[in-house]
Amino acid sequence: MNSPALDQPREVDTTPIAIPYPEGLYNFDTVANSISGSFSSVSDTEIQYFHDHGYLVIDDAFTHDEIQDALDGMVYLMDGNNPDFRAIQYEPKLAKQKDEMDTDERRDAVRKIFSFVNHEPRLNALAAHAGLLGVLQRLMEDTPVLFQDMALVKPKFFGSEKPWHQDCAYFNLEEGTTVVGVWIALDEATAENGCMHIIPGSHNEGPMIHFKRRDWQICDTHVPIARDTMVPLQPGGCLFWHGLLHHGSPVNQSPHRRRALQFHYKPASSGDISTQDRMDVFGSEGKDVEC
Ligand SMILES: O=C(O)CCC(=O)C(=O)O
Repeated sequence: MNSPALDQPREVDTTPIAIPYPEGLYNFDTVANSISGSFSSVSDTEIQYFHDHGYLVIDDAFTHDEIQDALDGMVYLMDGNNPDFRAIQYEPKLAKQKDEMDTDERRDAVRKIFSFVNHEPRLNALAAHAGLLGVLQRLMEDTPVLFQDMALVKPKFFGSEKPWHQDCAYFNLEEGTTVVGVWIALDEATAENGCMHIIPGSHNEGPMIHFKRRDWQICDTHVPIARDTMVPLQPGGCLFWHGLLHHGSPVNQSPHRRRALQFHYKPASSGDISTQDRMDVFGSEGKDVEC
């Protein structure tokens, strides 16, 4: 028999992730403004706030039951219960060990799941929530169309960073398109476990050159760190942000997992561009810019 003896302890590496970015790249002093009262409390003042600042936070957008259903749906997919769904990525540091893990450990090793809305109605229910779509319609003054669904999960101790970036640098959409990202906390998202960080107002400053470094990202030295604003959220809290807003999230070295859903919507009337057109705007080629 080739399997290890049952009485031998399994060796799972539990050394926390090393911080791969310069000290001080994320600032933990300022917290984003928010409103409560769910989607129905969004007045024209908040719509204007989004246009001015590039973000809007609703503390209690979704109910406890809606979040619990979404978590059940996410775990169902992570556990491989839907054979048609395979879009699961593990934390690089944990991926090699995943076959030796028990179910709970394996769930806690997931970094990302994506393209799930057509595989799990409990997750689609949030993406298609009438209150959410109503706010998006007002933000875009057009019919919102979901074009990307993913969940960036930051496992406890090992959750990796998402470096500072603009989402539009990833999407082949016409310049000037009002892309809106929606980030929904399923667990409490805190300073310690890698909540979102944003630079309010940066969507008004145009496209930034991105570089392939730790990811497709804004150069660390080009980030206006003094304006960094954290977005801690309770489960059910929701952040809307503009596709040109600078944002990112630091590592999670804490003992608490950070699971969240992220949806991207575009206006129904928006047009596509080629990858070359996008790189002409967001790439560094020929621009004499260094990182
Ligand atoms: O969930 C996170 O930590 C960051 C996600 C994000 O910024 C993105 O994927 O655009």
